[in-house]
Amino acid sequence: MSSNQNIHHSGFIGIVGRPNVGKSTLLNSILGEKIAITTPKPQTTRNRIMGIKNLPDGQLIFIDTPGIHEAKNPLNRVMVAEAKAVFSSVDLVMVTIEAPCGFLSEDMVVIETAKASNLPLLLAINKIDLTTESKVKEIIKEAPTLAPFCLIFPVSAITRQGLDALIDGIKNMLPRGPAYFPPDMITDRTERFLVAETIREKIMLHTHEELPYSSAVSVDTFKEDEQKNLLIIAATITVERESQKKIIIGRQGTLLKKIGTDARIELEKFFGTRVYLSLFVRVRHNWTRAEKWIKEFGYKN
Ligand SMILES: Nc1nc2c(ncn2[C@@H]2O[C@H](COP(=O)(O)OP(=O)(O)OP(=O)(O)O)[C@@H](O)[C@H]2O)c(=O)[nH]1
Ligand SMILES: [Mg+2]
Repeated sequence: MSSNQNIHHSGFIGIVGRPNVGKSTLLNSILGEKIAITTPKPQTTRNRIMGIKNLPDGQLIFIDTPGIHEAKNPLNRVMVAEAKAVFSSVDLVMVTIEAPCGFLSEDMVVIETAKASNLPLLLAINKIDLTTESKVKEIIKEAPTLAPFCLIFPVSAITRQGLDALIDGIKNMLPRGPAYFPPDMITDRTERFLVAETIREKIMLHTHEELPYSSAVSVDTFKEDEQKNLLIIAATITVERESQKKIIIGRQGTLLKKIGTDARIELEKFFGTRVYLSLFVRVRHNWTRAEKWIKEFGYKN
């Protein structure tokens, strides 16, 4: 289908897949703006996050989701439920897999769930920079035997290979219609959310074992001092046990300082101002198992 200036397409696309296939990295690359945090660890994303791609002849509204997996604790069950809720509010579903692995049984769980939605399905084969052309061809050949994918896109969120074709292909599949959101809007998430997530990303990158999965961040203060070109931010990191609090603070506060510095540098770039960031750590015993806290931290409505 050719596009011309008088035809405008708009609609919602759910990005689903097992953890760590690169859903959030793909969203950021499509937008050309980092709105979703990404780490090499699975189960990074905990919320649905809207990312809006504005084009002269289309508005593509992507919804990034937590990785669908076999959830073992209450927080993870909430994350998976959040991911699956996307099927009730989108026009298209973009199933994402990793090229080097091909279709794993964990991907098949996602594909079966996506099929059950009866929505049109697309397949994004991500991370093609990490494998051979023949492996990608093999996946493209196998895909139609697994689900009725309308379109298949081999892409790399890192090298941007295949992204223009993906954006164009999706645009042409969306119904004709006006933009839903103002053209300067790129996400539905607040600045406070982006700040909390940036800090959480640095925690996930600097910690190991259970700590990345036991941490939550809430922003207590977000104040602009325009005269000084300064943002004053205070945030609290909640962990599950006293022992974790000790680890995250580190010897003489070194780890907390590293997390704070990395987050501050990224936030200064994002907001284009100087940032004064203070971090506090507190313990809420087993918060990932308590519905009250899961709600409090915004992982469930
Ligand atoms: N080489 C390469 N790495 C990629 C690509 N896309 C994502 N990654 C890496 O894969 C890892 C996981 O990326 P994420 O975007 O956090 O994955 P996700 O699917 O959102 O993961 P969850 O939020 O945990 O479900 C990160 O280390 C990314 O840098 C790609 O196209 N090529
Ligand atoms: Mg993610």
